[in-house]
Amino acid sequence: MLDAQTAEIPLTLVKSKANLRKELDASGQWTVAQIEALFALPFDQLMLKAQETHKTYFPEGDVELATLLSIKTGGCPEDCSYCPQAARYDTDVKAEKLMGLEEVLEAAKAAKAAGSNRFCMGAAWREPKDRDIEKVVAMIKGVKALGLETCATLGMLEANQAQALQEAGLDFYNHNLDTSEDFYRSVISTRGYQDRLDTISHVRAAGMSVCCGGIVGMGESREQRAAFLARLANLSPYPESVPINHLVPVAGTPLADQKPLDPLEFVRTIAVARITMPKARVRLSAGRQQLGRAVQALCFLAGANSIFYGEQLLTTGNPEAEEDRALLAELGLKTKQSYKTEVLV
Ligand code: SAM
Ligand code: DTB
Ligand code: SF4
Repeated sequence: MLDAQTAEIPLTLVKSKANLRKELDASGQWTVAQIEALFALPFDQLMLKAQETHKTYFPEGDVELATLLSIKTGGCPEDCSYCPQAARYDTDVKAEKLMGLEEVLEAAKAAKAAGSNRFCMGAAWREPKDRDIEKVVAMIKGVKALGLETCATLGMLEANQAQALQEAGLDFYNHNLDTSEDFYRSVISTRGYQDRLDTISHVRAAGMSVCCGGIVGMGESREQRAAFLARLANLSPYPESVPINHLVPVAGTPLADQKPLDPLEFVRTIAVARITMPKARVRLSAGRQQLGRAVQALCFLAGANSIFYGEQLLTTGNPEAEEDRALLAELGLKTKQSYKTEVLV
């Protein structure tokens, strides 16, 4: 695979280069061992490699701003252990009905006025019903008419539903693998890993760009983080957009007391995502409030080039927009000026 080859680790950086080369030649895909070898590099070498990759594919070093809106909050029948919107957990989230079109468009206008590139509509559904799709289609058309890039995350999709969203003008569909296949079983029981892969296939087949990533800091091992990134990087093609969320532990969920991941391990995860998916937008997603400015700065150095922008994620907080603009300005980072849908084929 071209990207695995072009992103090959320089011979000077690893001791087991012969093995790595052999693994690539044999399958053309990233192996978990190869990704673990990236994680194990001395920090400076990993960062250098990530920066070289980033500069090759994103010469301007711009940062994309994506704003989230929860169009249908709470009451979800799924059991995702991290999620405050699962009906079965006793959290502060109150279930609400699907938001009206006007309210969505007001939020999109505000996002555009604040400088956002992308507007992502999220719904706490296991899967949308066809009548839900009709309502979301109207939202997509309205948001697109404002000149924003559109994204939606509505749960599992059937092929015909993906087609309807694409015809409405949806640029991206977000559906995460969330973690490695083996760790997944200890986080979610109400839908399988293959269900997620099937939805991603439907999105691809309909001709939309894929936004797919996951959550780190849920108690997974480094090997499991590597296996998760390998699954993403080996999707053919890999996702155009890769949200890397740091778990936001929410009271009432099974992961409420999970200890945070070592911040440098989070930075390493971003760097490895950049190296293995060189043309993707790697997005610093949930958990930025807990990361702080210095760790975020390291993440940008490691190749992150997108953030969720605006004081609210879906149900949890995010840094104030003004704070983010100040951070980007202080780091001398530019924001992406216009939107262009990137499709990796
Ligand atoms: N219900 C749809 C689904 O699960 O695909 C869409 C919305 S769901 C909230 C989107 C993603 O948000 C999840 O796949 C997960 O990666 C992320 N997420 C949810 N709760 C989170 C938390 N507490 N911390 C970090 N990420 C979280
Ligand atoms: C993604 O990977 N992260 C976003 C978006 N896709 C939809 C959601 C983060 C949610 C964090 C918890 C909350 O605010 O409810
Ligand atoms: Fe439902 Fe999505 Fe939350 Fe899982 S992550 S409980 S599917 S809203």
